[in-house]
Amino acid sequence: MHSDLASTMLRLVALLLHGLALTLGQYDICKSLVSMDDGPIWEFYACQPKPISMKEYMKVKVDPPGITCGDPPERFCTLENPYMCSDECDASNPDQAHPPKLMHDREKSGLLTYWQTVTWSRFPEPLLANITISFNKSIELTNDILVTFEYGRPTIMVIDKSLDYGRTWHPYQFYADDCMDAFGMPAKKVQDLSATNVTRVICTEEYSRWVGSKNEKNVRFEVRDRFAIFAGTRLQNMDNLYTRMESMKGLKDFFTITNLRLRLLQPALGGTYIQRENLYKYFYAISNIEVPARCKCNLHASQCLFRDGSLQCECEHNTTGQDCGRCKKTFRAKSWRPGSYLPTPNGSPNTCSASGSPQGNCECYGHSNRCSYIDFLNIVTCVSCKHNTRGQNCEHCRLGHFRNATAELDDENVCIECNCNQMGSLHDRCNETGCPFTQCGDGATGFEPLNLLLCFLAANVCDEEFLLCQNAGTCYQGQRCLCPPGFKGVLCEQPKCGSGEGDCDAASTSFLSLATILLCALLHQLATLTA
Ligand SMILES: *[C@@H]1O[C@H](CO)[C@@H](O)[C@H](O)[C@H]1NC(C)=O
Ligand SMILES: *[C@@H]1O[C@H](CO)[C@@H](O)[C@H](O)[C@H]1NC(C)=O
Ligand SMILES: *[C@@H]1O[C@H](CO)[C@@H](O)[C@H](O)[C@H]1NC(C)=O
Ligand SMILES: *[C@@H]1O[C@H](CO)[C@@H](O)[C@H](O)[C@H]1NC(C)=O
Ligand SMILES: *[C@@H]1O[C@H](CO)[C@@H](O)[C@H](O)[C@H]1NC(C)=O
Ligand SMILES: *[C@@H]1O[C@H](CO)[C@@H](O)[C@H](O)[C@H]1NC(C)=O
Ligand SMILES: [Ca+2]
Repeated sequence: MHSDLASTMLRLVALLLHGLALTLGQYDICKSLVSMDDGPIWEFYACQPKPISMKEYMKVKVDPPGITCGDPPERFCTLENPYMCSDECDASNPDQAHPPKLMHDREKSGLLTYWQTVTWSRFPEPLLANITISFNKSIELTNDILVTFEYGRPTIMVIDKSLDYGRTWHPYQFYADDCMDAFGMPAKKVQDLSATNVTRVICTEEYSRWVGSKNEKNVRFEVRDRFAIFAGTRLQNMDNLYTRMESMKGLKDFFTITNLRLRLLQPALGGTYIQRENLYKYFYAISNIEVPARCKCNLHASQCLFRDGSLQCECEHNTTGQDCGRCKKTFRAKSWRPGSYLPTPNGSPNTCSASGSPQGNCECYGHSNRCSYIDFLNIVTCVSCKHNTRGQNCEHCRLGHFRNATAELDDENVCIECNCNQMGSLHDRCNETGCPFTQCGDGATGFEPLNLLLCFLAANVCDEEFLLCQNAGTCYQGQRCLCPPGFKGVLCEQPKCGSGEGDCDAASTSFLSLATILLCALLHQLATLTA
């Protein structure tokens, strides 16, 4: 009775969740419960976080030092009324200070707040300012970047972007009232772009000409118009955009950033030549920088939270990392892949699957990324296991190696080389207790010098006195040397070829020296026996 009721309830819940999934927007959820004959199961989808205003999560730095006005206090004029120079910037007075944080604050209604620079009093030296914005997270632009200038938009500026946390930078768009004059580039509009050149970096004159400081304050980086090339003017055909995102090389990355930099190269001039007698009307002032974007989570998360000072994807599909860019530790049966927008409308989650999960999911513990189906055995097996592993799931150690007890099965160091004494060992099979040895003592047929030597050598591979492990190897319980990477042999006396360390040609000479060491040890042993 109870279990019937429970399963009915579960089915209902599953039905509800599934229904919810279908009514939400595209790629909004990562999973939903689906009711099946033998109970509800999870179904997984490609998913991404909602777009948000990134303004609150950005760190802003301005250069050069001293570019912000108010220290010392300074009077400035306006372009429209150059003889009204009553306004003052004073960093020490909160009402008259214009620090950088006012570019991305939440303004109380009616109160305009802005960052402002010093005036161009050092003309003809150019008035240059850089605003470097870091999100400390890969984000994907979902709408236009808007930079709002008070007192006029710059006549020349550049937006740069970085995709790698500020290590490398690329121009994103050039802005000038005369592109040819400022950058030697022909003036273009985003409307001039087509599907084949949508990622072209252009210079535009749309936002730099003087139209009065109050009429148009925004400088735009057009994301929507670029999307519209694929999705239509009202973005009604998003499936087509998403399909292009998957198939067109560089398209996704074009809209992905970790940092932005505004390079302000010349302030607004008021539509005339520069008037040297009144340089107090030339400066930059920015009241707002709007960056609508979503966290890049590789289609493995529908949430992105601000934690420990930075944005983090809430990874699903058993992925992990700030951008869900890896499989979780015990879910590395297949190598990691981003989710895909295709096939539309739900895409493919490309989930990470659990180690040791049954049927079909061939687990190789990360030692192989190829599986092969063996028809007559009806099994799937890993191919070319690396890291000295072997077996259907790369779960065993190769001959001449033993299992590292402190390492997980998916660890690169899971198998340790036996380093068995070639002369004394029966065969090259070993475990953590050591190598198998030639039988000594009982049953030995008479006095056989060679046998005796082998027995001796087998029982005492190394010690602290004479049989020293070479090349910084360490003696393990007198039974074998644990060699550093790059060396092998009973006493770690042989460089491994191709390891990049040591010299392979030295192998024969070191074999001689090994023989010498052994002989010395034997003589020493005989001396102590006969003493
Ligand atoms: C702005 O950044 C660019 C690129 O890193 C640099 O060459 C330039 O000197 C910077 N300008 C200022 C005023 O700091
Ligand atoms: C950037 O994000 C990483 C990962 O979340 C974090 O460890 C680091 O402290 C952050 N750096 C800054 C400057 O916020
Ligand atoms: C982009 O391509 C279209 C034709 O496909 C061409 O008319 C336009 O000039 C190109 N734009 C740029 C910036 O090269
Ligand atoms: C991830 O792993 C958990 C078990 O830890 C499992 O319940 C869940 O279904 C897995 N999710 C996916 C997408 O494989
Ligand atoms: C055994 O595995 C651990 C964990 O990876 C590793 O630190 C250690 O070096 C390994 N031991 C040897 C002898 O390789
Ligand atoms: C290690 O191998 C020896 C013989 O080769 C065997 O007697 C011993 O039981 C093995 N020890 C373990 C822990 O498997
Ligand atoms: Ca503001």
